[in-house]
Amino acid sequence: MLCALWACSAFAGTVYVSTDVPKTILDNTSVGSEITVPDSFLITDVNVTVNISHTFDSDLFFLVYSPQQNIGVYLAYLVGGSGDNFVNTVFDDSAATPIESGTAPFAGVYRPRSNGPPLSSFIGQNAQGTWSLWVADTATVDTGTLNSWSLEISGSSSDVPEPGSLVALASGLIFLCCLRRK
Ligand SMILES: [Ca+2]
Ligand SMILES: [Ca+2]
Repeated sequence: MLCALWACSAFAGTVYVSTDVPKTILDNTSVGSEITVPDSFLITDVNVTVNISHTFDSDLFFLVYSPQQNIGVYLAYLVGGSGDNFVNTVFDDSAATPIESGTAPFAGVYRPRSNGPPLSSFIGQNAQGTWSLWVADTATVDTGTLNSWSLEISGSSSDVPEPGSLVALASGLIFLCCLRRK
């Protein structure tokens, strides 16, 4: 890529889409899906779009992890009552409406679960690596499908920190060193 220095922060809302879907959501189980982000850059914003078919939305909670895996951001937690589905539901810290104030099928833009860390928790991390979405069903009778999800990540190519896998490896090595000293 050829660009002026100031124009090289090229990750303005880059979209990464799940490829290991659909995933069946059974009663009282959780299911995970992963998105691998190949690009190494400093995260400045993350939005998440989710598509779930389910016949009783408030059976569900779902959360997203960055490659660092140190913070799980709850997107929705038992919302929507007996309503069906999440259709192109976008989670964005900048949205006017919290997910708790929405109604099924949540076809719009919402802030993630109010009682929990925001998506801005990921700001300052490296985007590169394996992101995961976990969907948990907490009640009997109604089941569903995680149809797809995607990440929209904005970022900067300057001051890029180590990728999550290396951070995890480093903390693992430090842990081993401490063990050996005892
Ligand atoms: Ca945002
Ligand atoms: Ca269920």
